[in-house]
This record gives sequence, C-alpha cells and structure tokens, in this order.
Amino acid sequence: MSTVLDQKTLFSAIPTIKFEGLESDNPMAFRWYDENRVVAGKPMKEWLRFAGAYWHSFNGSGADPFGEPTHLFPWDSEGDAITRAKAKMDAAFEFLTKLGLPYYCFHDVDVVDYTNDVADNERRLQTMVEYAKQKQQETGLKLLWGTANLFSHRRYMNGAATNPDFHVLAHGAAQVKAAIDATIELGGENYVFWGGREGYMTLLNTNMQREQENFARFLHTCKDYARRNGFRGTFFIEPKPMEPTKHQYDYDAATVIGFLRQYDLLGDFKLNLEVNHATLAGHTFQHELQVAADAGLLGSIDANRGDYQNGWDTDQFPNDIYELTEAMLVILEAGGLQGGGINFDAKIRRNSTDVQDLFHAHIGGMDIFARALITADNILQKSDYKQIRQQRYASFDAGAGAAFRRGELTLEQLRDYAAEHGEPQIISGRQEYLENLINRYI
Ligand code: XUL
Ligand code: CO
Repeated sequence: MSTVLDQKTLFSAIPTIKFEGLESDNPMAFRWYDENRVVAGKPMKEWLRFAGAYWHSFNGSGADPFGEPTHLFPWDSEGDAITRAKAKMDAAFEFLTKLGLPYYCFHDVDVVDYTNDVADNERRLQTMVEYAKQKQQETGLKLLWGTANLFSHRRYMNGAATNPDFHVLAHGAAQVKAAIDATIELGGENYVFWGGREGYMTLLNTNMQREQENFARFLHTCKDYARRNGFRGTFFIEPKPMEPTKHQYDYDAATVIGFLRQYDLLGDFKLNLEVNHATLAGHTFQHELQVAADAGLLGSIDANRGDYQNGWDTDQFPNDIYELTEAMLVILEAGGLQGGGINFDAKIRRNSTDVQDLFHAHIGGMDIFARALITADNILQKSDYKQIRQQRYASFDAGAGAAFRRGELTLEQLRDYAAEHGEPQIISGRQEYLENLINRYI
C-alpha cells in the first residue's frame, strides 16, 4: 500500500479465506476458526460474532505524531467525497466478505468526510447509508454497532458532551442523532459511546461534577431519541482511563458501572470492553470482563492488545493465547456476550504496507479467539478448574458460613465462632497449579 494501487486489483490476488485446519501451512487460511463448529452448544460464529473496524482498516493511514501516512489507499485518490466514500465502501465490503467477517462497525466520519455544515453532513451520511444498505443486502454482512466520532474535530478539543461550551455539546448531539439514524436504518444491533475527550486535561479549569451531570443528561437524551425512533439494540459505553485526555470519566468497568447506576442508565446501557484500555487502566482484560459480567453488563469486546514495554494504546492485533483463554473462560462462564461481538479495534503497523498484511492480521486475530474459545471450553468441561474455585468457598455453603451470607449472624456471634474454633487451617490458593492447567489445555 505504500504506492497507490489500482482499486480494481487491490484484493484480486487474495483468495476467500477458508478453514483448512491444523494440518494446513497456508498463511491465508484459518487453522482454528471453523465458523460452524459447535462449541459449548453453539456454532463458533455465534459465540464470537467477529466485526471489522472501518476506522483502522480503511481510514488508518499509518501516520503517527512523527510521520506522514504510509498506507496510501486507492479509494482516497480521486473524485468528490461521495465518490471516494463509495470506492472505500466497495473495498471494505470486498475485504470483509473475503475474510468471512459477519459484521462491521463504523464512526460517522469513517464512512464519508464531514464538513462544518450539519445539514450537509446529514445528507452525506444518508447517501452512504443507502449505499451500505444495498451492500449489506448483497453480502449478508451486518452492522454490529455504529457510533459518532466526537473527538477528532477541533471543536471537541475540550470534550463533546462534557464541553464547558453548550454550543459544542449541541454539535455533538447533531452528530449522534445522524449516527443513530444511520444505525437504525442499517439494522445496527448496538450503538457505542466511547468518550474520547469526555474527561479533563487539568482540574484547574474543570467543574467535574457539572461535566459528569451533562454527560449523563446527554446520554439520556440520545437514548430517549433512539428509543422513540425504534432502536431496540443495546447502548454500550466503552471505558478507557486516559488518552487523549489526561483523565477520562469512563475510566474502567467499575467506574462506568457506578456512573450508570448513579444516573439511572443501567436498563439501556452495557459495556464494550477493549483489551488495551483495560491494561492502560492497570487491569488485566479478564478483570474488566469479570467486573462487567458480575454486574450483568458484559456487552461487547473491542479486540486488540497492548505492548508490555510501551505505556500507550498501541492497538495491535490480538495474538496472546494465554490472555485470551483466560478471557474466554470469563465469557463462557457468563453465558456469552450480551448483544455484542468481537470487533477488531486494531491496526496493522505503520510499516506493514503489503495488501496481505491486513488479511494476516485478521486471520491471526480470528484464529486466536477461536482457539481460546475451544481451549476455555475444554478447561470448563474436562478439568477441575471450576471445582477448585467452588471448593475454595465451600465454608460459606453450609452451617455458620451460610448463615452469615443470609445476614443472620451478628458481629458478636462471629466473634464467638472464632473463639470456639481456634486458628483456621492454612489453605493453599493453588495459583501455580491453575496456571499450569491453562497451559496444559492450550
Ligand atoms: C479509541 C477506541 C475507539 C472506540 C470507538 O481508543 O477504542 O476506536 O472503539 O470510538
Ligand atoms: Co475501541
């Protein structure tokens, strides 16, 4: 992609990617992802519901703060905004179809360039929605979620829904309205809010309480509009602790759940959890999944991975089987994702400039999730993993422990129990055994 290629021949040398199994050494084939293979009672494709992310794969130019674009897409080269947007969408659907990705996700401005004119932007998006509708019909592809980009334009430099200037908030609302309309029109199954700049750079100029109240009011207003207009899907909040702001209000799963509860949004909103956002917040991905699952709010996943040495959001494609096996254990035990899927919010590196690179990235990501699903299911079905954890809490299942859980013991009674029963036994947490167990099943 470093030289502009002809769009017609861009993906022509790439075959449709098929499942060939572990015997295959074809890098353009799946070795684990066999979409109809039944795991834990459902075909893999239903557990995983993979989606391609428009912004990284079809807009991600490879530019970074130190360098110009390295991915020069043919669809960016000629014609007016709509012509370029249609060429990009042709390429996107060809790519997604060749990979067998059943879903895609987009921000409004990924699909077509926006100007500063609200009505013109609405027309542009509407034109592309009509085009996308046709493409969805032809290919069977579906929209996992839509969203509005309320962080790139300079007007959002102090936030959108949390901006101190109401006029900016109204522009954010205009964008969300059009993006919700587009999502409904395309049968989108969910709608995402990632609060890119909903936070602060310094508390010195920030009324945090006012900003959070405005944020909640904004979400209620968007939700009410969508519901009035027939949207029955789920709204997802995507936590991230920082970047681009110093502090983002949607810091992590626990913070978002507290916010949703405080502002009465629990009935309509769930969480979209991203691997690299979890690690930025100082958590493991599986921690974030478990927090959401325990609250009944495990909605969707943005799949990627961070870098152990760099602190920032590197958004690399997932490739860590151990991390994902632990993640799939949480997801399987929770009974799956609620309404969402696995969106590859990941980008190939700046110097990955062959057409094949984007395919290798997705094939690797899909295969590693499939393998993690199979491995986690084997662990749950065949090993003593669940039993060990259950046993660990057995003292709460009967007798005084169960009475305590029912709220029947006073502090004095707990004291008497301790005095009567002497010193507790030392009981191992068996961490190393369990860590080896995961590796045994991988
Ligand atoms: C940014 C990020 C976004 C959201 C959608 O870190 O994850 O791409 O997923 O706005
Ligand atoms: Co994301």
